[in-house]
Amino acid sequence: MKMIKDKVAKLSFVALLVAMTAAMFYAPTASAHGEKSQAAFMRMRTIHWFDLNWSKEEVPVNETMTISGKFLVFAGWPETVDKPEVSFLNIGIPGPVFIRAGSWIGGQLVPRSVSLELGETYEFKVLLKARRPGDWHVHSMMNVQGGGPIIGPGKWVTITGSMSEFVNPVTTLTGQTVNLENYSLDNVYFWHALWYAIGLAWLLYWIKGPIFVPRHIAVSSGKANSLISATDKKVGLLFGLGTIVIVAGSMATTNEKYPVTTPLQAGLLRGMKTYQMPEATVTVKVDDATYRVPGRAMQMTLTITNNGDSPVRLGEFNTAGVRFLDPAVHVDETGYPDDLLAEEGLTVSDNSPLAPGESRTVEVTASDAAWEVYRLADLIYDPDSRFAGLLFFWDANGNRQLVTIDAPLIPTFI
Ligand SMILES: [Cu+2]
Repeated sequence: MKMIKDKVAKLSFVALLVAMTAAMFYAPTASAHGEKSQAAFMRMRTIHWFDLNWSKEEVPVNETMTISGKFLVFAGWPETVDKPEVSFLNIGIPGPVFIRAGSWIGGQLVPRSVSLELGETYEFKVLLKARRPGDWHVHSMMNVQGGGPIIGPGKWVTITGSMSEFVNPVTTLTGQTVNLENYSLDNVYFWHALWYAIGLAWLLYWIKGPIFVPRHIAVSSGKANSLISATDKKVGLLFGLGTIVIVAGSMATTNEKYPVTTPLQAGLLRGMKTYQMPEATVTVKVDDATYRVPGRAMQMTLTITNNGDSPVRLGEFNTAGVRFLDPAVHVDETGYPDDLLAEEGLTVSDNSPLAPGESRTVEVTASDAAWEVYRLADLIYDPDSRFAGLLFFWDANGNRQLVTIDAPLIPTFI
């Protein structure tokens, strides 16, 4: 019986080792980073990122790049996500492979949380400085307190060079320039090591004698006093006084060395400057919207009315970062991430210019693998089968109009 048990134990150990080694060597390239698994209706009905631009696709260590663009805080914000009254403009990367040298909303530096208003559009920019070599999928991202991370489109950016060359110089208001990458590290190591050593010394002092059983016997036989000698008491006093002296002394020298210090700067930034899109003269009514399950497309019946004074055509439908374009009207030149760009993904039953004053009902199909890859098709699992998105119209002169649409999205089954 014992032999079998031993064998089982041995075999399980080997199996565990094999599994661990396999796991170590299996490193799949993750191509999306969290957003796919989030509820589709949530991604379609919270923040619409558009006009995104990644200034570079390859950056050497210490060089900077920017991600800029606009985001529209959708007016029909879902109930289950707290309103973005306390939000933080973040960047979605696997740790500080870049550092965020700056981030701005409406031209204002936003190192803190900000208050955003439903229905408003904001312009943003994030300045990134390359730190760790590799291929990184860089996302714009908004963290909403009480809501979670709202992940924008991600694009692959390559960092070249060596991380050991990375520097992060900052000039303080007291006039000295420090490298934040290693500033004060020696100090942190020194003090932690010192106090750890003092703790260890105290233990070692007592461990020199018998620790448990003889002492237990001494205490239980009423001879506890014999365990602590006069020298022990002196050593205890020395440690006690020494600790107080080191704390008080080093506190004084630290204050001397850094006479000007301020508390951590914190607090919500309100009144963010919004971005005024040109007033849309096109109105769109969603008569009905469906998607086939399973399938890679959604269909909408739209009644488009042009109240402006120049003819317009529909060029793009954008939802959850996926852009469906009609190449006859609009071609992307920003290097938008391939997996999110359906260059010919938008088909309109009649996309001839819509004259001023005219109204037309059209069938619009947004179709691409991205609908499935980014699991927008998983709307079928969501408790709120409604979608939202942006429509972009262009006139002959290239002027663009943005119209948001939002309606129930009804599944159809074969
Ligand atoms: Cu990603």
